[in-house]
Amino acid sequence: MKKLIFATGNQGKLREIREIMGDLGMEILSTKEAGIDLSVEENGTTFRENAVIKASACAAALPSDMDAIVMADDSGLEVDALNKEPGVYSARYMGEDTSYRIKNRNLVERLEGVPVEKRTARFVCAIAAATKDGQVFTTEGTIEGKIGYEERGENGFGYDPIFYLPDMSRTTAELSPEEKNAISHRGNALRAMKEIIRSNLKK
Ligand code: ITT
Repeated sequence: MKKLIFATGNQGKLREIREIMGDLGMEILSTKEAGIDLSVEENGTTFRENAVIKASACAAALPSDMDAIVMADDSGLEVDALNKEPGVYSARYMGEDTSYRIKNRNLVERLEGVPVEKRTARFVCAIAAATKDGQVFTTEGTIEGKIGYEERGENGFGYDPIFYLPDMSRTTAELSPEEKNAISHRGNALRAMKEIIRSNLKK
């Protein structure tokens, strides 16, 4: 069976990826599980560029006898009132090892006094799929929301507790995994990639 290897060390992403890609009928492994130990510098300026950098570098490092597609997710939060920060630096914002409790509180503090109509934000997710022979496909998904006034919810990961969806009156951390995946940036980008894999890559 052809393997689908995800070049990510983020367990929150990996959980969602497994939930969304599970019905492809392929074995899904993280790079660590596939025995690939590679640290890739994300020096692109867009989500798409970084996803391609990660997926291509790992595809090039695949053992020659491994039949696999390597995928990578580069994603982040764009806050309009902060000039789209933290953007591609979402994981590195305030330092990679700083807890999300601190990062989330900092973002809420930076928006003090910003009225609700100007608290618009979005999650963006770019997915890249690369093969050993140099083919690369990309997709992108977004979800629009607002930065809340406090953290709410225990589900999801990262910035989910402050990402408020006015239509649902909940943050993405208050949605069940199924509810989040059905509408999220990652769900949208991965569903588009599933179609590409089904028609171009799954043999
Ligand atoms: P890999 O590069 O190993 O995949 P990473 O966490 O470093 O893991 P990114 O560079 O793509 O990944 O950074 C994405 C960050 O954006 C992530 O760490 C979260 O802080 C945030 N983010 C992305 N999607 C999110 C989501 O669905 N919910 C909450 N935060 C999210």
